[in-house]
Amino acid sequence: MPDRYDLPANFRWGAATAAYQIEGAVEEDGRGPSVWDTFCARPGAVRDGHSGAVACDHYHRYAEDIELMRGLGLDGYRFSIAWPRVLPTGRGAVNPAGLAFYDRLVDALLEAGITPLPTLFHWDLPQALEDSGGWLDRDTAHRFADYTAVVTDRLGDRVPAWITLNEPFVHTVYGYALGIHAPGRTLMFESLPAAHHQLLAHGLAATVLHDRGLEVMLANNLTPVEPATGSPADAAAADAYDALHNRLFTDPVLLGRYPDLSALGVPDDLYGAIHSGDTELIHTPGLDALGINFYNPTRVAAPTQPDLPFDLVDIPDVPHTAFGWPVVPEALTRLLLTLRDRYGQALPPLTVTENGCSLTETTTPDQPRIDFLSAHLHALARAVAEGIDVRGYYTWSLLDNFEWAEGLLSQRFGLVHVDFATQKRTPKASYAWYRDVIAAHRGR
Ligand code: IFM
Repeated sequence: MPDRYDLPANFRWGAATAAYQIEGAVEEDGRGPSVWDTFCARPGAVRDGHSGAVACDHYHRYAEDIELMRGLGLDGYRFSIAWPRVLPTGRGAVNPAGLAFYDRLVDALLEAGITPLPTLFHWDLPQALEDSGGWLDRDTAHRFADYTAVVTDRLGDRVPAWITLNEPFVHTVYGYALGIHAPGRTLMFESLPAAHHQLLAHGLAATVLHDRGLEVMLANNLTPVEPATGSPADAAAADAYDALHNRLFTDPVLLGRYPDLSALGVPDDLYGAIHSGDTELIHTPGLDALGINFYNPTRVAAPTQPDLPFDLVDIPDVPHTAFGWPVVPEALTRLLLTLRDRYGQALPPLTVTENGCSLTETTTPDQPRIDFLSAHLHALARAVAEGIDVRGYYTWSLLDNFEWAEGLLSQRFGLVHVDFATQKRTPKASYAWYRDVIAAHRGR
């Protein structure tokens, strides 16, 4: 008997990927270089010296991958559009061959009965824009709005809903604060103008999308934050981390104001980045749905070192993924209930835009992934039973893919195994399980 979950009859089932993680073909058909091409060439930046130069070769094999999606019975497919494929230098002349790829992809998805859900920015900034400051430069937000207009003029007749940004928290902190991801800057809190400029880009793009009658989403990586102990010092550290990880990227969009970051020693204007009228630009267009990328909760303790106002500590006594992330499905229920408490009427409908688990380089056994997904779907159903409006679930990921600084092999998130030497796709046990879950839900 396939697993059943108490989710709404019109609940949408999906899977997610991102351009640099699957497409490959980085030098084909006029694509310009992105920050990730540059970063991967830096010795030691990515495990085993891997890159997304070929990845899953999805650029050439998208038809085969859509057949895999059709086999799952997906309602929706979340993918990202590579800005440097469409505008090789991030601005100015459009690359017709790059746009044509997404045109073919969208048509093939629709032909398979799958609704495309594109993300406009999933971390692969055109290198030319990085060379003029990247997300530290306010102008990048305006170039993003122009890029949004180019893409939606071409695809907006067939694609109803759009995600502006993927996980601006991760891109800011890993890319600009800690240097673990491209573009590899190590600015610590002085990276926060990059957060503001991404949010501004979101707001400007949201206006472009709404002007065209399209729906706007934002995919935030959210984590319930728990203090390590009941001590006031741990509680204060947890609040500070919650403001940085969760509220910084959601409050301006839903409430039109930034959270208080003074406990982090960050000035109110984010080092001069926030100009008068910016929070209105971010907030006023509104959000039609909030995308939630959920992987794990975060336990926080008072700092033991002087350079950060918190320590992130492990959650012991629970399973951990290959990444070492704690598996705590009930934290998803808690997260969704907290969002309702925090934002009330300002909270739009929700969609889980990513959720999944990395295992090591084996096709089988795949049972830990099934257990992970199943437990999270039950946790989601519990939130729905409490009255939270969750419209869909996109598992991360359809395919094993290029997991950023971890390279190609160590963190396999796919329902489908990819042999990167041969490009052979092999559906895993979780693929059959997810297919049966979707079918059972429809048959109820
Ligand atoms: O692979 C990433 C994805 O690009 C963004 N969200 C988290 C995933 C797993 O690390």
